[in-house]
Amino acid sequence: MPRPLTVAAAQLGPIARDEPRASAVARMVALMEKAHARGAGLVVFPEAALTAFFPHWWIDDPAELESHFERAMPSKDTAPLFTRARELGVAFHLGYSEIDGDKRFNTAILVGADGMLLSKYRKVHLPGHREHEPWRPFQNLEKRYFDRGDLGWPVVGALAGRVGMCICNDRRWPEVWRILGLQNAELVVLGYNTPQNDPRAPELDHLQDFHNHLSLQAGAYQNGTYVVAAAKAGLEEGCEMIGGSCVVAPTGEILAVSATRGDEVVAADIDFDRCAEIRRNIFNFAEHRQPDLYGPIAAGAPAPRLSAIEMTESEPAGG
Ligand code: CDT
Repeated sequence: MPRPLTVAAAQLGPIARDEPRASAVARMVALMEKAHARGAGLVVFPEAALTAFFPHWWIDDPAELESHFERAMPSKDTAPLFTRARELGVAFHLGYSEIDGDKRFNTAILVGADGMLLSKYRKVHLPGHREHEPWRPFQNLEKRYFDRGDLGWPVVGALAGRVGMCICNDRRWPEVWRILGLQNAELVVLGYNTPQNDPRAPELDHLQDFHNHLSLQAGAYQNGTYVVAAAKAGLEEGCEMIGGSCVVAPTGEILAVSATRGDEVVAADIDFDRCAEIRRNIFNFAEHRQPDLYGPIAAGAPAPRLSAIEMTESEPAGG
């Protein structure tokens, strides 16, 4: 029996560093209303959607840094999003920066159409660096500002399917997709803030959009799952970020994709039952996986990569 759902990625354009939460939330409510008008039962907002993406700046004032985090969810500022979602009967996914005791996480929640929390995830693959690197045009300080997530990669039964979560850089790692796939995720929702420019590897800048879709499409296909991915896009306080928010089918096909780098809704009709086309066939895990040979993926330290290359380049032959 078909299990249809209309899903939407609510892409956000840049959020100014001094933009109040209430303004960002008002923009998100407007996107949610648009998505609902297109029949969406689920709206996916970006990573850290309530503020400018502050890991792009060195912030040494603790109070200023903390002002980007949420201590409560919902809060006075975010309550209008929860209220409107309940009124419309729409579920949503929201990324935000969370303080929990002495820990700080890059977090996302999945909220049901009744306003109840369905699932929560804290980002594991934190990219970037810990110290100030003034040579960069912008920083990437997630490793400094956030703790590693401690909730694994949850998959819950919701919206008539099985819904999993990850956040931004996680999408580049096949281990994440397979862990979600092994839990029979039929839809993976995620947000991202991806700069167009990688200061360490500018020769890859023209491939940022390609690598985004490559990761999402491969993750979807190899695990037979739908994906909804929402960007925070555009020129945010000097850092240009890619768009490309999209809905991907379990076949790896992109069903809908954003056309701008501003606030935009991207919607598509999905049917959870179509996941079986892939997972009963080419990626039938029970029939075809060979887990007894996969141990090295999870074991200990990775093989040296750069050091081996450096050695062969710097050492004389035979030395
Ligand atoms: N927010 C986030 O995780 N951004 C990283 C930037 C990596 S540098 C190319 C990402 O994977 O998109």
